[in-house]
Amino acid sequence: MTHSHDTVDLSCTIAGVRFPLCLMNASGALCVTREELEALGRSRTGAIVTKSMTLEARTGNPEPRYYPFAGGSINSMGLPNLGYRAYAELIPALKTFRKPVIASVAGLCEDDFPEIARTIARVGPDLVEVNLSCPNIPGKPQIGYDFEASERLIRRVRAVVACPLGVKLPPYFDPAHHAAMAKVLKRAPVDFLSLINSVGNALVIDPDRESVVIKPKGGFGGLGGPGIKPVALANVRAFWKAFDGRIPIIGVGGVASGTDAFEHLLAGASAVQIGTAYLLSYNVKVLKMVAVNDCGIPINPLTVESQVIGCMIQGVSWALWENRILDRNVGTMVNPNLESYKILSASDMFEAHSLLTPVANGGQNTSTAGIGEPPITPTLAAVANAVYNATGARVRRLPITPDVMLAALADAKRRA
Ligand code: ERO
Repeated sequence: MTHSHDTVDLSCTIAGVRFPLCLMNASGALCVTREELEALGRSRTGAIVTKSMTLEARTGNPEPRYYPFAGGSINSMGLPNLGYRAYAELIPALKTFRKPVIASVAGLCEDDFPEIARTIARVGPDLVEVNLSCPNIPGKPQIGYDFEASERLIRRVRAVVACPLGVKLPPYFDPAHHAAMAKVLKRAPVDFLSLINSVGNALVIDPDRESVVIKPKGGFGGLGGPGIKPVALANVRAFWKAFDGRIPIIGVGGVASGTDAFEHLLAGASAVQIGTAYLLSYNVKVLKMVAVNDCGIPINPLTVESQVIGCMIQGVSWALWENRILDRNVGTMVNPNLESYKILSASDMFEAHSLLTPVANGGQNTSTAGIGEPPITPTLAAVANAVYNATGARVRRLPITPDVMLAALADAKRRA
């Protein structure tokens, strides 16, 4: 990075390819569909990284397969992608956004990789990233943990790809494994490294539901987010040392702020990718809400208005965070405790307005009126309708977490 006059140059060069900005999406984070890839093209990301592609299109593993939580996220997407032929058609159009396109190549068996890479390389991605580390295909171990298979595979892909070729590796936890993989990569050889993929086969359990949080593989999935940053930094550092700093490294793992990105650069990365934090941008945030209520002529308007605002806060919390689980057989709540009762915090607070209609009993024929908790209820529908107005996606499940949002968007697209 250089500092000149009043601008900071955040460009970088990886394997001879110039990136206007050293920040980009991680493969897998909202980069499957044409719309998602074009959105990246229009954004300020320094590159467009595609979802890892397979021979045939895949819908991926059954849902729920993505779960964000305080420590990060766990996923078992199962390689949902359009199939390499679709990306071969899309890549020339993506290049018109005038930033590097990184094609991520995967496969269900060794032969798939060179076959996909050969066709994809011909349509002109700036770099090809071979994913040796998908943790989520039932019955398929991560190739990156098999050093012989990795070497064989990289050599076969190398033979058919002329542009810069890199590998996306799983995390290693022992210096012997860093050294063994570095030897493979020097022999094969590759032009850049993307470190690391999610920490595979982690398990997140919801104690309220007494259940794992994602469905595929009995709940085992790839861990991402803040908790894996130290593992990612260790791998960036270990490979940087193993190559004496002579290979460009793209750092991935736990990047949610400029400081996180800076730490990756300090460890030896030339650029940084953002996965979980980018997905979390699918968080729904309420910015402003107006509640109009009729409770007759209020004796103390200030008290009534604060009651209404309290209801709005409870309603928004219910819509976005609270997870009430009803046992439909017996009609009781399965988690009737305060642990799942999540209320928004100060930084989540929205601009709240309460309007009281100045009509005694609102023209109703009841003789008494009060405000109570009823304003909570329409708040839920108001949030869901606002989401619909903003995105075109109907959300029918609460709370509206990023995975629910993503599923609703996918459903809206299918219906369209
Ligand atoms: O399940 C997936 O599609 C997936 N999730 C990850 O965390 N890393 C991957 O590399 C991957 C699929 C290639």
